[in-house]
Amino acid sequence: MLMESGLPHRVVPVNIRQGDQFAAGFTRWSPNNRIPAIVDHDAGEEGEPLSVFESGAILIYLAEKTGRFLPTDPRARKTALEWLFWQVGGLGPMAGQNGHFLLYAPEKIPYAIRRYGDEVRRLYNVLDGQLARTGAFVAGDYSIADMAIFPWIVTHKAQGLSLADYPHVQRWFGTMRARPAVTAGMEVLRESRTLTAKKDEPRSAAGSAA
Ligand SMILES: N[C@@H](CCC(=O)N[C@@H](CS)C(=O)NCC(=O)O)C(=O)O
Repeated sequence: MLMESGLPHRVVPVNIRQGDQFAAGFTRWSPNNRIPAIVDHDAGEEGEPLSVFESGAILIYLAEKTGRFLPTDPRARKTALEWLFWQVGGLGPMAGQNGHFLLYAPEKIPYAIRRYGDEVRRLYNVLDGQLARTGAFVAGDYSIADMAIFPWIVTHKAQGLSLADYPHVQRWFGTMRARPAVTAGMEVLRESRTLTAKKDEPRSAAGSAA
């Protein structure tokens, strides 16, 4: 979103494998000790900088700040928010658990692998159906819903899925990847992520860092 909107920003790495998310300096901005969080030093008011945690809240905040990537028409806005929250409450947590039980759990638990695998496959099918209806993007025009969902499709191979089984998701994935801002966003901290991963295997299922 920062790349797409062209907002000037500075990336502050938080190494969650070293516990940086529990440092007092970060907890001040993100009381749930999770990445991502942002601090807006240009919040349009005198005084303290404004912090936002939770990716969905951050995306809505930035969409409202810039007036971009979230429609103002109530129906279109509702649809974009539905799919944003579909990711925040569904795809993100379920794919996170699927990756954990598939790749990182010290014990292979067939019940957990099946439960989360089935749910992630179901969610990919739901997304495929939505994209079959809407065409280019999840909620009509390109929006913060696409931005939120994309990183959890990037991890499809680690999730044990093939995009060939979800042709509309596959098409959308190609469209997303071709966006220069998306490419730029995916490159953020790539070098330090790779170095960290080499040092402290295993990586998180989401392959994420801030
Ligand atoms: N619902 C949160 C989830 C954030 C989240 O789970 N972040 C992970 C990295 S992908 C994290 O910070 N993990 C740190 C930890 O588990 O201690 C959001 O969308 O912002």
